[in-house]
Amino acid sequence: MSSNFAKAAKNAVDAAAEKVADVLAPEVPGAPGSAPPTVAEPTTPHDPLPPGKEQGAPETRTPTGARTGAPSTANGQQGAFLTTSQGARLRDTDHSLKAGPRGPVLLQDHHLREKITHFDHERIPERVVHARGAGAHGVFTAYGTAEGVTRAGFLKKGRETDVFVRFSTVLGSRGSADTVRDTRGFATKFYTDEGTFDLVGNNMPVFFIQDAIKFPDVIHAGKPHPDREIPQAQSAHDTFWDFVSLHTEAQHHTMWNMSDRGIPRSFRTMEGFGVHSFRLVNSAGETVLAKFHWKPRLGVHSLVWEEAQLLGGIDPDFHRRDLYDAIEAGAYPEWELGIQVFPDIPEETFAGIDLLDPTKIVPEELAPVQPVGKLMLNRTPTNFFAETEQVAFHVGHLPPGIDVTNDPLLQGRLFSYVDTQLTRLGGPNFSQIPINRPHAAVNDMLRDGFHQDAVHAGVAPYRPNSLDGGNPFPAGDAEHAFVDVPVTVAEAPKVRANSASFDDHHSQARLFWLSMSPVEKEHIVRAYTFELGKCYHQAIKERQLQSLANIDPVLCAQVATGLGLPAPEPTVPLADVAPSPALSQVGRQWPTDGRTIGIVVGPDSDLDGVGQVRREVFAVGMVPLLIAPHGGMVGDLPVQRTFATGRSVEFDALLLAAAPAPAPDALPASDAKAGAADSASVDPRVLLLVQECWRHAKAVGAWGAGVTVLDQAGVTGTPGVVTGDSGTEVLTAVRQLMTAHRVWERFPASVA
Ligand code: HDE
Repeated sequence: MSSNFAKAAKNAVDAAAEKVADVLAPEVPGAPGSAPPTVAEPTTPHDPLPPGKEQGAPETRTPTGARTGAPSTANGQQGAFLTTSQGARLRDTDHSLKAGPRGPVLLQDHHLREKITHFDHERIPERVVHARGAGAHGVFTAYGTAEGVTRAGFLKKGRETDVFVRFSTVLGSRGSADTVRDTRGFATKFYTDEGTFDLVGNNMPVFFIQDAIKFPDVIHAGKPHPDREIPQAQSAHDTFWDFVSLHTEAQHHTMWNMSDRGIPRSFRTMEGFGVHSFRLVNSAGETVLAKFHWKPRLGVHSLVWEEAQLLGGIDPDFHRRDLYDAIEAGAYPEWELGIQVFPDIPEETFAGIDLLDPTKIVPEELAPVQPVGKLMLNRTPTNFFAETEQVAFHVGHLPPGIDVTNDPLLQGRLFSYVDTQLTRLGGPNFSQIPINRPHAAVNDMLRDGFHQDAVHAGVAPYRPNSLDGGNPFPAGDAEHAFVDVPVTVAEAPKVRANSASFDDHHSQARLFWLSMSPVEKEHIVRAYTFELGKCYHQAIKERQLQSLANIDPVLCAQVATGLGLPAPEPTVPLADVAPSPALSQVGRQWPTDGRTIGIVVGPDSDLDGVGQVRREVFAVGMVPLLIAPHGGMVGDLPVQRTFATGRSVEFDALLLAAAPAPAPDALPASDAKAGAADSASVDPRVLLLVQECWRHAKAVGAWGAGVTVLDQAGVTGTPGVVTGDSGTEVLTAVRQLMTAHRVWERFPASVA
């Protein structure tokens, strides 16, 4: 009977979805649930609703990697009726069992105890770093171009591999804002048939430290101060700058954090880097050293600082929402995986750059990034906790053909990741959690432990044995065994020391600075000035200024001016380095897929024209959001934002199809955004929208009555502000501007 209900429910969902598609335009992504709810509480029992069309879940595998053939919903709740955890159907979950309606609660109420006890244990420790994250499922398709350098099967031509990717910030707690200035994690789990490969990278190619033993130090310095537990998810405080100014190997990574890379526009517009050099080995046993890169199809783009700050309050979930909405809208995020390949020579250097030093890059101009495959994220998780929170990455999850190097940072990571999961996921069997289950046959001799999901057969989990017929057997090359490359380890004294080549801390920070366009340099100056300006102690500011002097005197002088301090002289000769133009984000053109255009409408708008523009925006793979004086409908068009709920930071560009008079709630007492009352003929929230979009270098377009708003906002005729006779004409011009990401020429830079 329940399957009939399920069918009825599914039909109802499909019918409702179709109806909504016609009337309310669900193309605007983000609505929760897989079906629109009814006003009255549903009372007819039926099976659980199917997941949303954009959602995916881990493929159902047994804890030891076998296919089950069961749909992924088999891991979800079953049946139409409320049950205990043991499947007994329940009549009531709203009242505890009492001795009379006014009497005490009875200890025998097993349902109450089960419900509350389980609730009491819902939380697990958040990750010690990278606690705030968002994940998605996808597929990786190999080009075959890496076959010559690695035997890894998932890189063979045309091979498709399921993946799960988790993006994250480093410093903040689970509930912190997405848009803080920080490094972003970019961790990818490839479920290859030769064992899982985790590429646990960041959106920056270098790290603060050269040796894992310093990881607790840099993280303790970046985390909130231990006494007051402030500030949350920020590096703009004394302990962070105290550490990085003393531990100057952090200066290169710090420069990346202070650049626009520290505030990405979206996960979809971030590069990713494996950071360390890895050793690849091919089927002939030949090796190369290599660095991994992810290149986003949409280009590398960032927020501007005020936008990032506003978003921290207005939409702390901005990045995860953007990721989920893009996938729901069918604008699937894509990256190319690329490798820089270096000869595996005993010195482990390339062009004089130490490949074991994780504070150094190899400029792409010296070693081009060669594309080896494509990643597409096409399904959002069904359950955040089960997938994004419980996913467990480990740099030691390597397939045959990819091996580690002696980078001392990587060596420490090889220990840390399993260790941290033991506490976080409550025992040694976390690889059996559905999102972590390998898609390769598992025949280990690890047994028992908390939450053991496998039912191991046999009597001999040891080797050698004869009682289980000798199983499991060691594999060789023919059976795709993992290769520990037999690298020669030179005889050396046991020391706590770095290689002398690790001593250069400023030259590549300078290389990065010199590679920036003027507007990017301006942003870097402002970021250092802001962060150091938030520090209390002058000694720390002076010490950091000394490092800036050793990187570049112009940078140092500008920051010193903002801090009101003298600029020191360099204490080391300035490095003679060539810029790497590939590091700049500015000056090219990119696709505009999945970007958001706000359209201001009012009763005086040309609604046919707006409807047409709206269809055209959808047609080119972007999302139009109508902004109106009130919710509901304007004509036959659905409104997504009102002047009260909308804010410029949600939009990549703004179109004005109206000059709406102040709405009834345009009062400081109703909406602080209205500002001080004045006699403007246009709603002050609309003027604020235009002015914020303008100062965030976003394209603004207007037609019809909308043109007068530009005058009132004082932006007519400035770069990136366009008008036209029709919405279509204006949209075309605005779209063209958006391909450059922002209208940077609006602000002549003051730093050359
Ligand atoms: Fe991590 N790092 N890390 N890290 N890391 C963790 O593992 C660690 C480093 C990175 O989305 C932890 O599961 C040490 C570099 C990402 O689940 C922990 C060192 C890079 C993620 C850990 C580093 C990373 C982590 C915390 C210094 C870029 C999030 C929770 C040697 C190449 C993965 C966990 C996710 C997470 C240790 C440095 C990337 C504690 C000891 C360099 C993307 O094990």
